[in-house]
Amino acid sequence: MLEAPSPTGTVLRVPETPTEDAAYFTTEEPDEARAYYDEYGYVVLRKVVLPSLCSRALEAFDRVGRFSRIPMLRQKNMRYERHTFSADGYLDNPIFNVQDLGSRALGPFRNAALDILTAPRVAEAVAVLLGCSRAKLIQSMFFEAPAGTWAHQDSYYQDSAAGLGGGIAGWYALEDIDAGAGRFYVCPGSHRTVPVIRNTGTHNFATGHDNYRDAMLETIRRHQVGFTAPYLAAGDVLFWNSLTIHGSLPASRKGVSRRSFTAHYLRDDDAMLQFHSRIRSQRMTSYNGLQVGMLHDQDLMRNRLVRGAAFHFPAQYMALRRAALRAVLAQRAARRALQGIAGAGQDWADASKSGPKPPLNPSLE
Ligand SMILES: O=C(O)CCC(=O)C(=O)O
Repeated sequence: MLEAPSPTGTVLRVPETPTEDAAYFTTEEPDEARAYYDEYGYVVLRKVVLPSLCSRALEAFDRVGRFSRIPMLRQKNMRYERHTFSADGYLDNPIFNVQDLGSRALGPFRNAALDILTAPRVAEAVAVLLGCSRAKLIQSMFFEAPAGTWAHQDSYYQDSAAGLGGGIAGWYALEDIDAGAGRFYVCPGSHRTVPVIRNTGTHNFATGHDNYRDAMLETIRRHQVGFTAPYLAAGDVLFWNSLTIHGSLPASRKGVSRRSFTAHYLRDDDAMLQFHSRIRSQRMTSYNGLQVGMLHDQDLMRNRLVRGAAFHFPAQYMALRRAALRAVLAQRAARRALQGIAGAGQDWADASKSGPKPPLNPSLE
């Protein structure tokens, strides 16, 4: 076991080998996996992705992605940037929404990624965990260097319009992940025991993101939730609920990577609730029979124009984005105040075609 500091400063024991961790489940044990997921808010499924698909994605990245100078949308700051690399030579700022990469230059990597994220075994596992017949993919990321992602609930950024906690995500190990490479962690049970921190007021995404990050750490301490950072071999997938607190550790060793995808899913008939504020409609495409959301599809000229503007004038682009976001959040807050609705649980209901369902975990804060 590697001992690493958790985000709240406690000692987190990170398994170095499969034998140091629980066996968890395979796709042959759907009922057991579902029961575990419901109880703990996450579950690991072993050997979901074929090794050949993992190596094909990595080879495709090395061939068409690694030396590309095309600006790509990034996970850490939501900017269009060219690649930068860590001192160890690994891609530093993860790629956001791999499915949006343009097919002309980056198609082999994008398709290799989608072959994993929409594979029939994956689609089946996601549907079992979501308790539906079919899921859809709404977001993805590609990681290489340790990221040290802050502790959060995905719900703050996006969740299900049908009810908070209706989203699920998967962390796909494309190689055996070293314990010192910034292991992904979850807080078991936090989807049930910890309140949803709302994307509103002093915690709103546009102006209060740092407050949100601090509030999350404070919440973890107050509710005394623990951390676990499961061992993940190439082909293993860790699924977690949109209310489960999670993040990743900073690197504690040099020269190790954590090559992986993450992907976020909803039920096929659901809609994406963004920032606890608005229904974000997405143009959908079908891949392997699964619906895939294309928010910034780089095969479309208008999105390439936005990318060009965002890349060449980043300050102006970010200022515009922030202003637009502030306007959306203010509009929702005003509507809430007008309607006298306590909490944000209802404010997207009018936009939801299928009609509101009660949140799975109503806000406690
Ligand atoms: O692996 C990471 O660093 C973070 C991934 C994550 O938080 C996500 O995809 O929502």
